[in-house]
Amino acid sequence: MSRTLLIIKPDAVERNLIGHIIARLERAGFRVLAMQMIKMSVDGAREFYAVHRGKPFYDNLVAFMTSGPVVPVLLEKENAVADLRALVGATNPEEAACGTIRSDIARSTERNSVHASDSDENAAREIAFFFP
Ligand code: 3AN
Repeated sequence: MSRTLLIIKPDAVERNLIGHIIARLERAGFRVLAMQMIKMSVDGAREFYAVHRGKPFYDNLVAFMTSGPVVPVLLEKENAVADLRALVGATNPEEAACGTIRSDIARSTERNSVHASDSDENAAREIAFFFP
């Protein structure tokens, strides 16, 4: 078993899609180990997305992630990181495969409804960030 982190982003919380997303995760075999609803601080979002510092979308990303509540979810499954990335789909919803969460509900590359850790190393860091 391995662990990964999903974040339900403000655009999905705002559209009442928390339950829809959690149901899809459970149906795909993920176990929810912990979750919370929080409003990220600007400093927290800047730290969480530090790898993107300096990129043209960084300030907008921080503004978006602090625009409303988010729901970080700690998940467990065999092959959790890769299986969650497959379930979530590509960053740009127009490029996300049919049947993925982003293909079905995301609005744009920026407002793409969910975040999923992209490696075991980043999953460990991101899990510790929200669930120390
Ligand atoms: P993913 O969330 O698919 O792992 P990352 O880690 O490359 O994608 O990007 C983190 C977040 O930054 C994305 N979820 C998206 O909100 C935003 N982002 C990434 N690339 C772009 C871009 N080209 N234009 C606008 N926002 C972007």
